[in-house]
Amino acid sequence: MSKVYLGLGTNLGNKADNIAGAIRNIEELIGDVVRQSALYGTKPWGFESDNDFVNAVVCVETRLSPHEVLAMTQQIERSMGRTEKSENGIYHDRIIDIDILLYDEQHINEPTLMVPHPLMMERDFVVEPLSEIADMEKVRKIIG
Ligand code: PH2
Ligand code: MG
Ligand code: MG
Repeated sequence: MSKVYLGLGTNLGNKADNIAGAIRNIEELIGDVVRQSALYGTKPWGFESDNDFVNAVVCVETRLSPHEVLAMTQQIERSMGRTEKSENGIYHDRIIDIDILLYDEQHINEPTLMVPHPLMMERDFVVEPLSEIADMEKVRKIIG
């Protein structure tokens, strides 16, 4: 079993429902959600929007590989109605975004899959919920 930390974000529609729906899908397709942060209301970071976010982080025990987890998170995003993807660092409003933050202690550096998530420690909307459910000392060691 591996432990994967996923960052969840939404700034459209019923945001609490979107997070709850994402977690149900994660349970079904990725593995047991063993820790779950509170929901955090956050301002859009890195782009302009009138729509504030709700963010959360979950820890999932999974038998899937990192690439399989990525395929599932993308499938869940699509099935929940996400259309726009960020391109060239330009972000869009979204119904749901599911980002892989950490996968055990693995480091993956591919154009389509970067683990640990390269911007996670710069984003309060990740660090705050992650601090609730993970040992940040360990996280910093993994990031190096
Ligand atoms: N996600 C982004 C860019 N900016 N800002 C907040 N507050 N929450 C997010 O989840 C978020 C963001 C890229 O995915
Ligand atoms: Mg994201
Ligand atoms: Mg994403």
